[in-house]
Amino acid sequence: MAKTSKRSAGHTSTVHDQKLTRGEGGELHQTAEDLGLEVMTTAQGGPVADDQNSLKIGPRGPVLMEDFHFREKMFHFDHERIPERVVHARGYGAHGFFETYKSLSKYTRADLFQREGERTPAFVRFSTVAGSKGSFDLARDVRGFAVKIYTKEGNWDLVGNNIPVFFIQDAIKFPDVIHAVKEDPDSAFPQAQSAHDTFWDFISLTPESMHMVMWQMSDRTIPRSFRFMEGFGVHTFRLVNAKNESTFVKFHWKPKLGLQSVLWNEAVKINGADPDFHRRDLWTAIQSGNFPEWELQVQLFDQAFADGFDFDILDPTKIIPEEVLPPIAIGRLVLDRMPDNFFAETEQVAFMTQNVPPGIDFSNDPLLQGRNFSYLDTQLKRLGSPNFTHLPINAPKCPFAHFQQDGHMAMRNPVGRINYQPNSFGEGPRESPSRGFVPFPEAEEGAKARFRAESFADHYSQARQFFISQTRGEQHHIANALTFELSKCKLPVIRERVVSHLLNIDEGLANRVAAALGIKTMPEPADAAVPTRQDLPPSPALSIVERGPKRFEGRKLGILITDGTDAAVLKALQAAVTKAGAVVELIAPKVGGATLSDGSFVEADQMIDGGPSVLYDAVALLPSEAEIDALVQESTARDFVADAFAHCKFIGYVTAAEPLLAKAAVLDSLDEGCIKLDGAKDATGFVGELGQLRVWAREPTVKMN
Ligand code: HDD
Repeated sequence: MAKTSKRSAGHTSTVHDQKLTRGEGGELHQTAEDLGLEVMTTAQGGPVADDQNSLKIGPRGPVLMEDFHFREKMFHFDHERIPERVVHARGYGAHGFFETYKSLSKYTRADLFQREGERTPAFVRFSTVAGSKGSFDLARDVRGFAVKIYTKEGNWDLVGNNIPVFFIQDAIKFPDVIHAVKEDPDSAFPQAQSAHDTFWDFISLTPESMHMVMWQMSDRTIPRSFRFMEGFGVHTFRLVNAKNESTFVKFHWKPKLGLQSVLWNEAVKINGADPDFHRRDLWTAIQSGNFPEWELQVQLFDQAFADGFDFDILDPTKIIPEEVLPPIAIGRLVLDRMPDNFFAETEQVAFMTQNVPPGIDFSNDPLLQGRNFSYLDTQLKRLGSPNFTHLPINAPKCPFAHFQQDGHMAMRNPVGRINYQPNSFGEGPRESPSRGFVPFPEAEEGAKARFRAESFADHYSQARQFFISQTRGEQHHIANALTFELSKCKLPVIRERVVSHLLNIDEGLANRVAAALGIKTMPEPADAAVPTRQDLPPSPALSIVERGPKRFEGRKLGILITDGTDAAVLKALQAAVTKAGAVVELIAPKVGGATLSDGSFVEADQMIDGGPSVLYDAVALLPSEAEIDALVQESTARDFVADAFAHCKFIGYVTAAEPLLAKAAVLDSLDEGCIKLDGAKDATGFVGELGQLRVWAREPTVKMN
């Protein structure tokens, strides 16, 4: 006979412990505590007596339709998911603020730029483009950098990427480039990869993408952290001042901690070791009070500059090099609070390029114009109602008043009788020509046709400029990335077509990729719409390594310890790293921790199997003599060292670690990046070196991508 188990009593008390929601911004609220509730209720507010067992006739009998609690609970669960974003599905967001450095009223009437030191609330969502919501963080992919600033005159959304150019010039090609990069429609793979035939087929038939492809194949698309990457508004926008004078502007976010990327071989391994690497990094930094920060810099220019510039400022496949037009800093963005609820905020946030406050305006960039349609349209599909602006994360934080009403899930409707304008009752909001958004009155004329401007036709000059602006190591990474990606293309004709474009960018690069792919006969250079490529000077601002931060701040040192580890060395290292504004993680054979040489006990953050060196910016090996033999037997310990060396990381080590270095085939190759820690005194010097981030001189010897 079946036993009747009743497991209900006592479970509702856990409601007390759960902070269901919270938030300074007054967004979500209502924990069970706030409501003074002790008892679980249905969504209708009815107290629940038993949440463990459905309603049945007899202990082994059928379940009854009458069980409204079961049905409501199941109904809601069945409908928990909403469509993921058609692009940028995987993302992670945080709250913060934008602070204006000084008044920009000379250029713009935008309220947020008027007063020095004023802080305006902001929400940022970082993302990858191609992968699904559950894909891994370190795909080789462009990163989204979408910023919503809740200004006093409406939300401003700067929906950018970590690359300042785009694949296509006209929004009408967006569905094509996205179809091509996403998984194939028949097989539904590959996931979160551009390394497949359809992507490179489309790209090689679309030469305007060549500049972006150079960025995409560079280390920019495998950033070490969201905190270490730039963001770009991409398009040329306008700033418009109170006198209705317009200045063109390009927006750039510059990370305070400097730029840093991982190596491809690291990225592949990180995706296995910690698919949430970027999320965890942002979460941990903000939760521990290390608030990431970016400076907003702008390139400002007038029509005369635009007319004299080599390229069309409306073409989103072109940059204005910083050496040609130096950006100026106008404010900073600080992220200081994680959302209380991922779905409510990060998933439901709706960014739209058309969200601009008075004083910021669009240019005629055809990609931007098309985006201004797409973003509103997509929110209806994703969020299911035109009332998505009623969601706290999307609602303006300034007063707002209009006559929009009803629709699915309306949470805020106008009160009273008057819901139209004009009305003779003197009620309701009125438009204001002086305060409201007035488009810049640019005069337009021309024939109606499907044009592509001739001034958009040079697809190779800036692609070459990007390539020659990289260090030798970075160029090597681009060649390797192209080789890897094209090696995944099954059709030789696609590989060859890409190489034919590379010939127009840099012959050395083309030859290298062709040789690595085993292409026997070099193709002819691709036909170019503009026959002669301009030889532009290198722009050092385009290299990550050239402008490295030279600081270890914000980074992570992984220290491998065992029982008997020298306590003095460990403590000195921890102190020096903390002083440098970085963090330490301890990796031990057992996650429970280790007893140090002085008898003290430390907990470990990771077990060796779960904490490979790819998770760290640098490592230190502090095993004890007593434990080294056991450690050497661990293949993961050997990989820890071999990978750290191959990934050009700084390695600090004590003498007792030498057998492990030998086992990893590193002992005979020690270089200036492998630093002996003879005692606590050496800790500061070692940590000082870590500011270089990597030992690039080692790279040619390890032959690792
Ligand atoms: Fe887009 C999302 C950035 C071109 C259509 N885009 C989206 C997101 C970012 C960008 C960061 C994620 C926003 C979030 O976190 O919710 N997109 C860009 C940049 C582009 C660009 C920098 C070129 C300069 N996008 C672009 C074009 C179109 C779209 C040309 C269509 C004409 N993008 C969308 C979209 C998405 C989107 C389909 C999907 C989810 C969403 O909007 O809210 O509307």
